[in-house]
Amino acid sequence: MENKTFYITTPIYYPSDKLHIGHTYCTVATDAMARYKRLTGYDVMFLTGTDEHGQKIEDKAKEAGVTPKEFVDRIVEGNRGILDLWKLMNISNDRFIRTTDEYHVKAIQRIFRRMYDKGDIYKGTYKGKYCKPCESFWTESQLVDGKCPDCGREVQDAEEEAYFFRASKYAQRVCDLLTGTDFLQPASRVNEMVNNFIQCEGGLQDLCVSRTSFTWGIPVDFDDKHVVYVWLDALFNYMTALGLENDAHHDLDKYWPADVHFVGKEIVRFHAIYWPAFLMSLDLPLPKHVYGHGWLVMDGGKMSKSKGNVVDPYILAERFGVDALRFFLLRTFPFGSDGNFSNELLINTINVDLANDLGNLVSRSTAMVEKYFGGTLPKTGVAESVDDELLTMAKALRGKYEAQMEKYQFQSALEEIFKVIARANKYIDETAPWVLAKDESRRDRLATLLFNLLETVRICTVLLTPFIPESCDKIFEQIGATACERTWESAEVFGVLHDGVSVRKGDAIFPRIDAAAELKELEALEGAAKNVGTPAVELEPYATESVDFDTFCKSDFRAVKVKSCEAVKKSEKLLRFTLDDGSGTDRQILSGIHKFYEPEQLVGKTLLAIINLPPRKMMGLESCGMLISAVHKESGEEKLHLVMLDDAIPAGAKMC
Ligand code: ME8
Repeated sequence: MENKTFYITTPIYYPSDKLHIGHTYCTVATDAMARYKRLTGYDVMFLTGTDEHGQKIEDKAKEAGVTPKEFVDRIVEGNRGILDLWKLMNISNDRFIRTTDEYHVKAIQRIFRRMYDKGDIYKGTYKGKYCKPCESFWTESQLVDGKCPDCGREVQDAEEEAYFFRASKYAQRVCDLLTGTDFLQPASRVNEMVNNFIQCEGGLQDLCVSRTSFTWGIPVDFDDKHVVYVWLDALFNYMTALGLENDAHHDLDKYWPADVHFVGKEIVRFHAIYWPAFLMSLDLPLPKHVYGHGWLVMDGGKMSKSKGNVVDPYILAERFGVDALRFFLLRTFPFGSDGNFSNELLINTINVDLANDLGNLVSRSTAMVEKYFGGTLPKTGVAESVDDELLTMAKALRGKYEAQMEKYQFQSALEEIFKVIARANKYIDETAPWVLAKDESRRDRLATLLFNLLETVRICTVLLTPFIPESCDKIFEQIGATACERTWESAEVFGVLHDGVSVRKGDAIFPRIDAAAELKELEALEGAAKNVGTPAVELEPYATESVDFDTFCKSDFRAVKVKSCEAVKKSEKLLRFTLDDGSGTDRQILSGIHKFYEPEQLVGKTLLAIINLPPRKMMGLESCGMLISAVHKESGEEKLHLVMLDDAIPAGAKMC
């Protein structure tokens, strides 16, 4: 009988910079799921890769003085690049796709043409706002505080001839998919998608799927001024890597539809709305699930390459070990929610769970078999009631673990294992084998007791394999488990280890870490890594176009005094200012600077505002003007300072 199949994917990452611990988190989770499914007997296809086109990469390459392909080659294949990182992290992907791979490029051209021939892609004009880092177009009403709603950065005016995908045609079917099935998980992400993008004002908008403003992309082969929008190019990777519209691979029938796409929550929109709509257009089967996982954040903000607040997985894996890092990521953070990363937490998890609980259980159990039985344990079967609870828990473990793994709840699956490990450690204290060892007549009972410990370790180790594969191999070696004592089937049965099993005591698998000393060293290492090649201060590009003097003179800059200031409800960024502008009537200005200032810091200050911009509505409130600030980047991090004037300047004084 042919094996059941399981197809799982990570997002394909942008090789615009080195990957960080956030990317590693998603890839490790996908790897654990793939390994778990293989363990349970599935024929698994695990795909990851890189999303190599787009303006961001083109710009980065220009900055570095190389071609875009040279640039991405370096980041993907170069020393300590993406491929090296996945090798280091023991990622068991079956395939790796690069969207610059020839077969993918050709396939995308064919796919684009098929959608065009069907009438689902048509030519029009795009007019609106464009966010370069996100490669996204926005309408004015979608902007927050005049800035990109995804990343909060400045947008530019854009108008270009473009091809559009008739997403609106599929809106109802996508809505039914989201609301009527378990396609999108966790279910808590459904409402946001439906309310913000489908059942919003104007409904689901057609999507602009080509660009003419840069060239680093897949050319539309029947209109080569255009390159294919990077998201259409990227999403189809999940199928071209199996052979859609190409002959490089032939596994589409076998593995498609995908069982699950793991993606970060910020790209759920593309995977839960546009991806199914594209597939509907081509009459292709839809993936079974999209799972939107949470972010690793640092001090509340998303870790991201552009913010520069990233943690380098190389440093952590090299210092603490690959398995310790893999384990920490999945044990500490619930997969569906955000988690606050810190080195303290990492070290604490290693010390408590791995060194203390698991490590001690293994070393105490094997040491006692060695000490009391010369390393070889007879199977004696002298049970006592004190064994019952441990045995019941160990026998039920596989079922509980499986229930959590099937829901991608890695943290909960590990929690089940560690409950049993804690129970086994308590069992050692309760049964005090060292006392029994003094009584020659209790030798058989002592053997049973130690057997129960090894069995518990064995079952836990089988189930830990997807998370910490190398360490599990070492533990299996230490407890003398044979190949058939390491299987999924064997994890459901208590008492599988063979008679006369021989333990081999080895080094501690997870040495304890001196937290204080380690934290100090890490700080120094990360600081040094961050500073390499990152200019301390980065300035906005200088304007290349000039404005004529008359236009400039029309701008009315005034001194304003802050009468009151408060955070706008439901907005993370906006502050609402009531200002004295000298006119006798209060002026209201909204500004997206909450990240940089608390309202109470600003009351009473004298600021600079331009007051003759057309009023704009933000979050339902009118903003009449704009406060002027100075912006720059420092070690990759955005900095903003409001321009503050001398308090001696009266409200309303004109700047000229
Ligand atoms: O979005 N915490 O690529 P990308 C957790 N190329 N996960 C994080 C994270 C963080 N702080 N930062 C990144 C793209 N990730 C597109 C995808 S797919 C057809 C195209 C993970 O390099 C998370 O899974 O920006 C997120 O969705 C992904 O990396 C984004 O990687």
